[in-house]
Amino acid sequence: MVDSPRKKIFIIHGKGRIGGEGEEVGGDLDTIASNTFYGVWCRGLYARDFQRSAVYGQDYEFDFVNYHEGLAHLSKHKGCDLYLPDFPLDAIPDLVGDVEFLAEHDAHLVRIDDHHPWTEAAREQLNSLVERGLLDTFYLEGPMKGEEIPKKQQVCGADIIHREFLLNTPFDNPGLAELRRLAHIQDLHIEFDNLALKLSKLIASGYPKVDMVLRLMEISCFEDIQNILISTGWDKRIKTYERLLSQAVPKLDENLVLLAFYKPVSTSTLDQTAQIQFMKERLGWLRFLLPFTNLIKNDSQRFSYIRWLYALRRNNVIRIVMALAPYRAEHEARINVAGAIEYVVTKVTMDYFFYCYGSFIMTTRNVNDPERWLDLSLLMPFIGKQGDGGHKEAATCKPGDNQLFDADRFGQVKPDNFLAYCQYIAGKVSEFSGLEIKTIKKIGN
Ligand SMILES: [Mn+2]
Repeated sequence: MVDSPRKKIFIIHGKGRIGGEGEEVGGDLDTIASNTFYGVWCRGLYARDFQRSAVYGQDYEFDFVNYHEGLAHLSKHKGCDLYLPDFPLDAIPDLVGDVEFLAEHDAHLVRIDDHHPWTEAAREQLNSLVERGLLDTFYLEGPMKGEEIPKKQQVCGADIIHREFLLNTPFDNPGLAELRRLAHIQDLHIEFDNLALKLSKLIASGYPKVDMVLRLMEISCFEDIQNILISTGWDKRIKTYERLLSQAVPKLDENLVLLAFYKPVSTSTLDQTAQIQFMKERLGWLRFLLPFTNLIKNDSQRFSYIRWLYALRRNNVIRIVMALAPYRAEHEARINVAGAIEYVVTKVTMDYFFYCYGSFIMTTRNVNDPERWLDLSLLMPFIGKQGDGGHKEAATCKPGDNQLFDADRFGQVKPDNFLAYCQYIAGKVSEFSGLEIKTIKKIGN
């Protein structure tokens, strides 16, 4: 009989209930699928190499790491091996310190696998951890920060874990492969899929994530994943959540602000004549108002008039909608960013959505800007602080952590100072991107 290996701890991102303690917050389909694959691999390994079932709690377990909260709390897993998938390194404030601390407690970090934008500094840190024997392997398969990978070549966390641990092994099956596909198209915003959306809603509803992973580990064929909502009763839970959510979302109307920015008139020249020409070419049907320009004698007024026309066209303006997460009573649904967007897009057209939990957290999405004027993974550290970020099209920051943040004014963002707060954020966006502010105004009721 071979000795069993060290217990394996697989890490889900977000918060979750363990042994009746804690609350379910965060997490997404990618982290759930990644951990499902780890669980399936671990079980398969025990069956193959030790001819016995892997026992949950004894041989393997899931735990949580929340963004920005570090890894130190994992030191309780003395004598265990840790696996961290789908986690942006920037979101670990002191990676090296934490990993050293874990090693002192005999908790060994085996792998880090990620697909978020990375920096050279982070890669060097990981390399040095590997050299020192504090980490076995890592994969950073996202783009380097500020760079881009074509959509077709992008991978999500679940892609990496599936490829490394299940693909071409007897542990894999078409149901798990389908789960990988769902995580992929959902996480990378490739296409809309109803089942992927429902599974994400189950997570948003606060369903226990460990239970969800343990159940998904039971998938053994394609039909299993197709029927999973019914066979588990998750469909009822999701329906209830959707009903509660639809009751809650109109509250968003109370604090919705539109920030409009002029699309840069010309990137290459400051020459006013050239700028006017640039704008004239982008007036579309508003061109018929151009003759009035001749009535204006003053140069700068003429310029203002043409720019006013220019910005009348939706195409020439970048629109960010900001919303304040409403106060939520115990029985009400938590409105996550996806739920908020689903509602707000029915009210107003936008390129970006910035969802504010007070000034504590701001979660941002590119909703409909194919030109991607804003790289959110770079904008976030500018509004919050270094370490904030995410993807180009989906990222999060903590505005209150910014060195220049006025905590007296915005320490508590409430309905009565939300507009002023939006003006502050608009200023940061403008400062970061060079985009000039056109208007900032309340919308909704
Ligand atoms: Mn992911």
